[in-house]
Amino acid sequence: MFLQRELRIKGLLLPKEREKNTKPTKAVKTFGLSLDMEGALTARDRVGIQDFVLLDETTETAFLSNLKKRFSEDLIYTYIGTLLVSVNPYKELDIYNKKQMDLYMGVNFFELPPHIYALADNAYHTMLTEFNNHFILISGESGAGKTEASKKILQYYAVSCPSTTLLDTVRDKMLMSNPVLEAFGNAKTLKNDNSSRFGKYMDIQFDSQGDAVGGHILNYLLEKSRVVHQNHGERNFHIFYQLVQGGEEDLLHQLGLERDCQHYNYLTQGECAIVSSINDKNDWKTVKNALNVINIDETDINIIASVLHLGNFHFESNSKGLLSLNYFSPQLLGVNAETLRKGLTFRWIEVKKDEVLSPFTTDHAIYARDALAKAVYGRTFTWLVNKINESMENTNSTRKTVIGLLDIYGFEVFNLNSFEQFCINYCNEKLQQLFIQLTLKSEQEEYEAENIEWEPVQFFNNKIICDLVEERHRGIISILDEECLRPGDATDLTFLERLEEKMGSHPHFVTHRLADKMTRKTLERGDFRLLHYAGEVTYCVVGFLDKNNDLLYRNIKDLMRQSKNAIVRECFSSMDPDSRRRPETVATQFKSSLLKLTEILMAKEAWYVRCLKSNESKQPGKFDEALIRHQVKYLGLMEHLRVRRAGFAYRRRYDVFLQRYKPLCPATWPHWRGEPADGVEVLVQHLGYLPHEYKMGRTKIFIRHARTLFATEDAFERCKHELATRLQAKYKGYK
Ligand code: AD9
Ligand code: MG
Repeated sequence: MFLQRELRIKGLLLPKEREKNTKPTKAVKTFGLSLDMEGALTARDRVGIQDFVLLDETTETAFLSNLKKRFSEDLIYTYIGTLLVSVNPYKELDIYNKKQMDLYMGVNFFELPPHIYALADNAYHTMLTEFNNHFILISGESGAGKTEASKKILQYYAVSCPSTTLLDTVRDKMLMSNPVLEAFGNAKTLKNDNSSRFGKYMDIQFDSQGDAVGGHILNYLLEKSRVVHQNHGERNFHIFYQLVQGGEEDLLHQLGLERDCQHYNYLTQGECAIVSSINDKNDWKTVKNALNVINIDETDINIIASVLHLGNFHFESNSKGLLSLNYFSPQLLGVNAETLRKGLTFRWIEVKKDEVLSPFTTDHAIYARDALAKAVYGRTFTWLVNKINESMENTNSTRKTVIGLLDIYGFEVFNLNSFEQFCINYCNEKLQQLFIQLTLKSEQEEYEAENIEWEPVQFFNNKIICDLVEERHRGIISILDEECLRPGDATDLTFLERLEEKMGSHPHFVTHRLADKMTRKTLERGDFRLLHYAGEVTYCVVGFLDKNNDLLYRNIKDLMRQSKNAIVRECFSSMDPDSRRRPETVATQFKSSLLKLTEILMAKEAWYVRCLKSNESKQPGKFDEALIRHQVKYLGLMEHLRVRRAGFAYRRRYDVFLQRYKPLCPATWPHWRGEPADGVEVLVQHLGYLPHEYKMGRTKIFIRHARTLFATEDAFERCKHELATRLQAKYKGYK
């Protein structure tokens, strides 16, 4: 099975498949191109080379020049072996349709121009032949095209896999989960008009026939602060604008909403409610339809209208706010208006064993209000994901395998970076670490462990930055938690002081005192800088403690738990049943969930899509060489290419190799009595392997090129055929 997979990946067909393909391949017919043995395009001068492994030189300049050549021909995909590099074209290309899907179905990697469908198809077929689990890691910075890539893959599976009517509904649900989650979890940022503000890992489950039979989504840390605050040029989550602009008159009336985004404090801070690239009205229709498909009643999401009302609730001039509060509290949140008002403006404190009400300052009241708005939205989001999971659940208990799709917020640097960027960038460090672990590190460690002579490829290992952030008791998250839990006078600035005390000399941590020396850029007093794998980011500590604590006053939480609205009750009860215990901090929860994710992924076979952002201004067809060079560097693409080129394409344990191919040599057939390694040596000598074509490791044989193994497999097929014919003749003789 493994062998088949490798041959399939390298574009080298198994003998019986190869015979069929002596006719012009699909690629030749469709694109008028001809292919050499390794699939290199002879039209390379015009369209570049479709696999970087085949480049004449492995310099960064040659790499970029190939990428540019292809990009100018609208060829946005290029392979490095089985890894797919994608450059965001910022324009619609006519390469994503049913005709293209059909073209790529069941076709070997190098037979057609590189495509996201080819990767999806190969993961799928490998899963079917080997019956194991896979995942596709899509990475790249904000706006590089990760979400688009993940949608294309999902569409490919939904449209191309075999289907029955019953399964069609599961697929529809999988597809329709996308517009809903994007409406609730994506927003316009300065980097991307449709930026994912949550992380998403989706398992697509297949039965043994290859039918997509179910799905399951894990969501990661939604950027809730956006609900109550947006930076200039950014928006709140799409769903609010869709509702206000697209919602039917009746619905708006029922929710007490005006058809004017400007009316709502939570929608206007970024001063860009209307965006030319977004059609909120149409998107509302799509979301409504999608909700329908995934069995969510449209009225179930009415609750989010309460967030807009909350944002307009002012504490100084209460009359207008009160009117709206009186309306939305019972209607949308299912709680008594007066109790909620008290909850937002007073707090119970203990005086001589009695509990008395003490009024909040205005700042405190605003804090309580915003905390409630964030909690309502965040919990509705999680509720929605749970609902989607229920609707995609596979009730059939037959054994199934999965392909996991990981699409998470990309690395981002703004002028002002806060706790949210810290979490997002930490997450990207973790994914880079996973990539390093699975490709550069383990590959090279295996050569070392097997005593294979190997010129090590140097690469930057970002583990040092992951440790800086997450190490127990010593990392930034631990120090932040300590400050959050420290009673008394802990503030964002005392947190920064602790950081400076403990991290001061770390090579990837810079405080304002050291800034001039290390990076020749000054830092404000309230800032610290991290030298991330993808570049340096200056974080402002203001808000770190609050955001990490994410506290909701207990009386408000209790009030929500008693709501008359079943969804509100569910959101506030089931998600943290023990109200007395202090919940884990946001960063610690995030760290644990990323740790679990890493475990989930490590147990599966990996495929990679590395997305590159072509330019910062979102312009179609513009290839910003400096920007792309920077990404190629930090994503470790050159190192990956070097390991791929210098390495061995295949390796097989001696016993496995010998067991399969022993019929090919009289000395090893039918039994080899000695050590398997010696048997393999005898066998490959007999087959005429040249010394540079293979290496003998401690436990495995390493073979450099596919063609060597291919020839062996070919001989094996012929031998099997001969043996079968002989056996048949013998059998006839007995008869
Ligand atoms: V973030 O980390 O969520 O902020 P992504 O997900 O990497 O980011 P996204 O997929 O949302 O980026 O792509 C950004 C925009 O680039 C899209 O809205 C499209 O307008 C554009 N894009 C990306 N990929 C393609 C593509 N294959 N074809 C055409 C594309 N346009
Ligand atoms: Mg995205």
